[in-house]
Amino acid sequence: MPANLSPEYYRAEEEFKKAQTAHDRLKALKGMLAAIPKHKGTEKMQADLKRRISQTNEEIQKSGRKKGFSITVDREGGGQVCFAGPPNSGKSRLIATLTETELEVADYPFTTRIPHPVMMKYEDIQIQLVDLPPVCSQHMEYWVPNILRTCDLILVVFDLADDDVLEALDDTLRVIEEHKIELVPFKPDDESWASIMKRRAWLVGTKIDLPTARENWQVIKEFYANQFGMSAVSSKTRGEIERLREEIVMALEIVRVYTKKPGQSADKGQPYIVPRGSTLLDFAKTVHKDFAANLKFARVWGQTKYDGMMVNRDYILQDRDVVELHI
Ligand SMILES: Nc1nc2c(ncn2[C@@H]2O[C@H](COP(=O)(O)OP(=O)(O)OP(=O)(O)O)[C@@H](O)[C@H]2O)c(=O)[nH]1
Ligand SMILES: [Mg+2]
Repeated sequence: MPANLSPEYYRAEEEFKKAQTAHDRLKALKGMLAAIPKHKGTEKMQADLKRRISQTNEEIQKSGRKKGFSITVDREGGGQVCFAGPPNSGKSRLIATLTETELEVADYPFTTRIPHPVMMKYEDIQIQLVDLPPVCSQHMEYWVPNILRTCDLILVVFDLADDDVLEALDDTLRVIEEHKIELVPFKPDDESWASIMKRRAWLVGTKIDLPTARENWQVIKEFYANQFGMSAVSSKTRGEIERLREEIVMALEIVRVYTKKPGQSADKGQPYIVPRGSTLLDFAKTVHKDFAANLKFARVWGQTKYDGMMVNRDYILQDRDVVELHI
């Protein structure tokens, strides 16, 4: 046992000995790992702690499964985007960077154990990003596929600095497919077929700042660029993160609609969000069912074409249209 362990380490070890539950043990083990000095002499101890953290995680998951509870995430904002990928691929750090919030990030696998929904702001839209435990054949929480099946977009995240990145990505994609989710490059018209659920996917390679990541990115592109939209980012580079924020919103295929009352100016607060391709009638239903039932026509002020022009029920809404509903 190295002699240079800090008082924080011993305090965490004391907590571990006193721990009554698996959750307490996990917290103490994480405290021990955080407090241990990081050098060659403690490498074995670090590895041992990481293994015990993984085992305790597993134990907690198993007991949850026995109790039979399920976990869901209520949709909020203009779209729900799930981050799915191998352990340690950088999902949590990416969400934390995109949303400027704090999430648990660590250099060992299976850090995230429950879903963490966080809102991402883009212009005047709020999008819900959901951080999830890993999706891989080694181990997956049994409730993860249900969340993936109902979200609006799956961001498949993989670590470009991992020399086995191709295998890791293939494994994640296979696990998703085995749970009867078909990943498609665009929002599907028919969302389900038999028991198969179709979900739009976007691929994101992380850690492009690290050595060998660029070579791996070329390989991944060769395999997948003809199947899905994809990008490579580093959670450390601002420009790339800004671009990804935009790509996520584009991939959701949504449009913003503002309302106005006759004789008043447009309400430019929070816009209504509707799927791209929605008609005026679809939109009226979103606002209020009475509007839909009694809708006669609307006037539309558009970004380019329309300026108070009268449109009817089957008019296809464009992003940032201002609509005055007449009933
Ligand atoms: N250099 C570099 N490191 C990164 C980047 N993104 C994440 N990391 C590091 O990779 C490790 C794993 O990151 P996490 O965000 O915890 O990974 P995760 O996919 O959420 O992991 P699990 O919750 O275990 O599935 C951490 O040490 C991060 O700091 C990146 O873009 N560049
Ligand atoms: Mg995580």
